[in-house]
Amino acid sequence: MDFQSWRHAFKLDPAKEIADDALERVCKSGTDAIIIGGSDGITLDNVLDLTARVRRFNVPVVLEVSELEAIVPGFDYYFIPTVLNSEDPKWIKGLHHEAIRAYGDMMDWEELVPEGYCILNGDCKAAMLTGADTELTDEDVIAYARLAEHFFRLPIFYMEYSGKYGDPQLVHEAAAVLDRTQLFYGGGIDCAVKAVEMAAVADTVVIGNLVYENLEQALSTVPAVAETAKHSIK
Ligand code: 1GP
Repeated sequence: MDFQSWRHAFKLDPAKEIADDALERVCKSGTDAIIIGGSDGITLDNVLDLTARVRRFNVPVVLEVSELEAIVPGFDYYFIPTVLNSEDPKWIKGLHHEAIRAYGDMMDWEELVPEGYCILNGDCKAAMLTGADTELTDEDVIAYARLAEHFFRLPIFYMEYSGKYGDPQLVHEAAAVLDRTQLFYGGGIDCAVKAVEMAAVADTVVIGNLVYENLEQALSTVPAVAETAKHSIK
């Protein structure tokens, strides 16, 4: 199944521990994909280790690239964030340019999927790392969504609230201005009810911390999202 039809994904952090039986349940949960990614402590070793463990199961696996030293082969897709609301060009196009300068000749462009990130929780690691301007009005966020779709023509617009539950109304408003660009929502989903609320307005919901904090609750989001239709909002 192409990433365009994914409704639910778990994001696993290579810097965090997960036991084999928990990982098996996550990978066999019926989720549409496992995204491997995190903001710090990412090393070649921990990415290789987690990748090998996830690869034993029949679920699509994505590497969300945050560290150029930790890119390994064998993924279904490589998601490449560009942080649209970063104040530092390094996170918008700088690292990307560096990587393409080094490896451009051998890149398989079909596997690379750029994600236009809009980071909305100023306290999260990603916001601090990338110098994101999170003091945004709703109009600013809508403009970033339009920038992603109409100007940069990005396949994904990612509303990233990592660690904090976001505003479903704002996600709904962003969804309403997107047509071809897929809307990802991630952040603070800690139960099936919140997963359903966001799945009703976003194309794809991403669940991260909950896997480590409450596995049963995390697993309960999978059937809940599968039963949820995205609202028709056009
Ligand atoms: C993080 O968007 C994901 O990149 C998920 O956020 O860890 O808060 O679920 P949580």
